[in-house]
Amino acid sequence: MTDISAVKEALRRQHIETPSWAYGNSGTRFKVFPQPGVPRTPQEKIDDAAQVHRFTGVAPSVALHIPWDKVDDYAALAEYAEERGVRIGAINSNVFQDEDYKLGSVTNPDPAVRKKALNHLLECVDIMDATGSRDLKLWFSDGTNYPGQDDIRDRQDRLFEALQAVYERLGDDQRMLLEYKLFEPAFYTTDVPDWGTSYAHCLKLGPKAQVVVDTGHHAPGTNIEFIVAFLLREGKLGGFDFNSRFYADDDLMVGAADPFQLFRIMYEVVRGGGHEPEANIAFMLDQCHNIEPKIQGQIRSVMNVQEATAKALLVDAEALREAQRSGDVLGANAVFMDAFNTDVRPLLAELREEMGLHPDPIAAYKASGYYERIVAERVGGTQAGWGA
Ligand code: AOS
Ligand code: ZN
Ligand code: ZN
Repeated sequence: MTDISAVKEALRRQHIETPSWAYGNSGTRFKVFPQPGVPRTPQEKIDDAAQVHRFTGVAPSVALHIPWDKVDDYAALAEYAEERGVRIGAINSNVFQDEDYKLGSVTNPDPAVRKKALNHLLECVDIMDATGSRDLKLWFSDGTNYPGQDDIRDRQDRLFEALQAVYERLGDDQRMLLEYKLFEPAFYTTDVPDWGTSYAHCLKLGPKAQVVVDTGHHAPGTNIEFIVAFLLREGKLGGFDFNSRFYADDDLMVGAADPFQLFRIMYEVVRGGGHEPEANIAFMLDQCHNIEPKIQGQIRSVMNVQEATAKALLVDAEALREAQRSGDVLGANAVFMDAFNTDVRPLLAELREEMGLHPDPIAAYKASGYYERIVAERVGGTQAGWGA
């Protein structure tokens, strides 16, 4: 039997980080549909993130993207966040939007471009020092479009050289999370295409380098929970960029496309103890809201992660182990499915009430009048990323 108070305690301790770029206007390469009331400044993005925390109670940090969230004084920005009840989370670097990066950033054949990219990454660590952030999240768009375009092996050497320089610059309490992505924007080779490449580099770098799993970055049909189980077991899972996808890197709300997959992933997290704060797994969202309201989209996403986690925590571990050990294939599967099929919404509503929150975060947010206020106050909101 599962101990419900232990489940609640674990849910109370699990923190989910929202990304600053989810609050601004974003879309596809075909059209960005602007929405009223979107933030005009990094401070306003923090204000919105604080609302997500206010109504869910489990989203106390917001990730920044540099230079999209460029300010003169990052320590002051961190203070601003604290005053609003949240803190600055991961610093996301950006070595993909400048003209110079057409043929790559840290893997570019031109040493001058590589130097520029590396300087940006090092600047991100300076920012971490100022904000007190623990994690530097590295995603490289680097790759090639045509066979023969550049030397695959040389590009790995250049990548490692840059990673090592960044690694050496990290403080004792800082770490780097290396994200992989199968393809896009490069269509033939990508320099960090999969978890194996990321893992191998992180292993060589040392304990402060870990892999981040963006759930939208795999080939269709990939068993993501296996990757999670493996990395966690090896102490190399640094965190998640949660989102969901139907086709490629869709960046839709996590848990929207395939709640069962999210449950399977969270089961492996729980199985490996990754839900405990001491495991230092960063549960981050990486989403772009194109047609849905931004703040509500983030609240819903946080709730979706919580629901999947609650179900994972409800798996009757003893019964499952017994069925597994006795070779009871269907019995084991039934234990697993029982947890997935449990309606955990009443449990989460109860937990929120115990935390002094409204049991229905979306309804509470809607009733708060915050949206109407930002629509009236904010004129000329910015685009989340490209073109900002
Ligand atoms: C890009 O596909 C990656 O998912 C990045 O983690 C992230 O979306 C980017 O840094 C924000 O644009
Ligand atoms: Zn990502
Ligand atoms: Zn992505």
